[in-house]
Amino acid sequence: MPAPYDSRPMKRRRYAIAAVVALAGFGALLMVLPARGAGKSVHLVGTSFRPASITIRAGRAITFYNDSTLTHTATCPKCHLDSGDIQPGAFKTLTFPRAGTYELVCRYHGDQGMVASLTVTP
Ligand SMILES: [Cu+2]
Repeated sequence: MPAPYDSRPMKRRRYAIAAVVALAGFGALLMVLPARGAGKSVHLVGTSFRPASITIRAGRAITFYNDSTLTHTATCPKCHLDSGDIQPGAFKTLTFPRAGTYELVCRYHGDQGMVASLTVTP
């Protein structure tokens, strides 16, 4: 038989504190993760999209960062979305509401191969 007052209550309190700390940490993680998972980044480098193959869930956004010295656009003719001009050093975000397979193109450099394939999953 254990003594009437063994160390269990103390251990229980420690577990309770650890659980609270763990839950708080988990909560903080949950607040951060959706923001990170919500969108993707695509860089406009020279006359190319990087990466040139992008998969995203419907309703999520892609932010296009123009890391080049040229003005570009991120245009999805089939989904009727167009970023408009993205100046060097600037960025624009597009949200893709519908699942499908699309081509992204730069209106200025598409004929120079500035295209990317976009898969929007349901
Ligand atoms: Cu371009």
